[in-house]
Amino acid sequence: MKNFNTKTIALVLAAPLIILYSCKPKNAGTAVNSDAAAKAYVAPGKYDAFYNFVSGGFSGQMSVYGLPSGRLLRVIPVFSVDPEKGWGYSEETKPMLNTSHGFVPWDDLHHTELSQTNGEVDGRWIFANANNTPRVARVDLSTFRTNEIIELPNSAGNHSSPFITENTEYVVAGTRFSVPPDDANGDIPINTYKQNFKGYLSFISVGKEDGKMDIAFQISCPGVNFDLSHAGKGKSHGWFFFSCYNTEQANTLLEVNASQKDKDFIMAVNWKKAEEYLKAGKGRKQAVKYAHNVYSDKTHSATSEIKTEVTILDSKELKDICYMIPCPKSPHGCDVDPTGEYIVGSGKLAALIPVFSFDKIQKAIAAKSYDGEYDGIPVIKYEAALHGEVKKPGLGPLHTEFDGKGNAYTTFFVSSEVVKWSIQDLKVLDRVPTYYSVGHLCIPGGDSKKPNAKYVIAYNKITKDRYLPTGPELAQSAQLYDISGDKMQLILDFPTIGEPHYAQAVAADVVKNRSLKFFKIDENAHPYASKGEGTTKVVREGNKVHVYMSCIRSHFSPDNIEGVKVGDEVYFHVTNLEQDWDVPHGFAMKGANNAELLIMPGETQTLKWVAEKTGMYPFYCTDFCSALHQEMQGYLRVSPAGSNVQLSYSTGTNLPKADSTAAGNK
Ligand code: K7E
Ligand code: CUA
Repeated sequence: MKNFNTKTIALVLAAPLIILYSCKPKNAGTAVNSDAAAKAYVAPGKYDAFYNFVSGGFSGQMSVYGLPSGRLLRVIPVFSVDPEKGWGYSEETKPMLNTSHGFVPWDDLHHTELSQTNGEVDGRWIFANANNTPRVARVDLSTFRTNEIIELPNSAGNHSSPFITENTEYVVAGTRFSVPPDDANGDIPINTYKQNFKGYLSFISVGKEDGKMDIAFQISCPGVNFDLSHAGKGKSHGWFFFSCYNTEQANTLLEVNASQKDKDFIMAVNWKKAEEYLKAGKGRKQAVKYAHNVYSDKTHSATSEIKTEVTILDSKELKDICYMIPCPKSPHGCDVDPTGEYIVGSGKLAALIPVFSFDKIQKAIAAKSYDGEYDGIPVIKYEAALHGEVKKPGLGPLHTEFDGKGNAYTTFFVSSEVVKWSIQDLKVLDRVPTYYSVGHLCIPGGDSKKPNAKYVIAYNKITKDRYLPTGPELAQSAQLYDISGDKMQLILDFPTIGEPHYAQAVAADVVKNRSLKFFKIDENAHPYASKGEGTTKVVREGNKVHVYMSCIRSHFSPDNIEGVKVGDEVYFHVTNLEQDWDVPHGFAMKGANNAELLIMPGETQTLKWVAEKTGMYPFYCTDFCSALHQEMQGYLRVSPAGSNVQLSYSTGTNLPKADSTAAGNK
């Protein structure tokens, strides 16, 4: 029990909390089959069969792995700045991280969700949630770049997000922390929680063709903690299911105070009904402030707009939108099977898994089989909604995915295992240990109508004794299991970046042929683009100096610049003229207070640099682009503020061209 310190022992003695602490499986390290290596092996030069999009937790990013090899293919910057790619440092990408609180350079990304058409993963976009400053992002899978981020008003801790409906009509976001509404005075005693705090669910519409997001409406709900969610599908299309905990409405020591009740709830939301009410004008407009940031692949720039209004539907007034279903005990995962009939709740403190039936929920609503109301919302009788319970499945169920063959796979944080069970008869069929403390799991397409059940991947919180020591913090980890047979079989461990929560995977064929090879230079609509070396120039506007620069293997144009003075703000607008796959150029400047630029072929990106001292400042390409990459460099001369050195620039000649805007050169 070396994981336990005296404080945890004290808590363990304090009884029911004991199961909060995870155990290391007894047979650690002995569960690998002899053919595991062959099953995870992808020969050099061969493609993986699946993409795996893994949330980066407190790294704020999403990482992409190939499966079954576990090879890291890319880290996509989403909510955190990334100096490697200039994300959040270049002038073009800074607006993507704008919020109503200003520039927020970090977040905590928990869930990824691929877009779907007819309930099947379509490979167009992947969504991600920001758990701290509530936001939802859309990543375009032709560029593997974050193209849109929308902030959520009336929210805090956007956890039950960004789950989607079966045609990506909506991506949802439920608030984890209930808070006073944005238009109310938040300067109130915290212990007025029960009177003043509310939970909001946001329904963000997604443009059918362009994916553009817009908050269609929010539903105001009782002040509980919304945790996870999944859309209905097939027969339950039109409904959404949200797990909620802290139905005690505690505002302090939730560890104890939000674990009082035997059952919390899964909230069933009839969003089609909500749409009707919205159309009938039952919504109330509320003044709010939230940022909506969009990146254009034509101007290669982001714009950030602050929006000022949202439409609210009140769950108390509009009686038939929301229903509570009792769910034992602090539910976390809320997962819907491929048929749309079964909804699986996972109570973190429960020793069973309740499975609810959509048909029974509908019957219960029709028959008004209620156990009173919770804060104005009807509570359906537990038994009336229940399909059945999986008995003694393990300790601490968290999340469930499906194989499309009638089986469910649930993770157990406390007993560190993945358990396979049959949805129809609720029998446990198989269990395998994970190393250790598994959170989410993923089967390719495992929350869609058509899972591709070759693998299940477990995403673990603790890896003690599993990898080489790396100081006080050890690698976060994923584990790959082959599930093509009756028994799950561990075939690979691979470390992940940040803390992995949810992840999704999809057959490589669905995504790889959409992948863009380069941006067409002819279509570059960036206002400071240089579409050929002949158009490069340096222009002074007051104390701002705009350098219209191009790059191509292996030089910058211009590469000698003089006449910049102390106090000038220099904007290097660098256009990559390459029209070939995988030839980015980098741009780095001595003394720059931000990061490099990494410019894709056909794209323009801008580095802002302030001349603070006189002297000579080299710049160079950071991305090894040719045998003469090391020659790809240049100089910028900075003169004193009052100097009469003329602004001039050149490439390959010592006959400088003067700034076209300078006196005497017009
Ligand atoms: Cu279970 Cu934030 Cu989805 Cu982590 S959450 S594990
Ligand atoms: Cu361009 Cu190295």
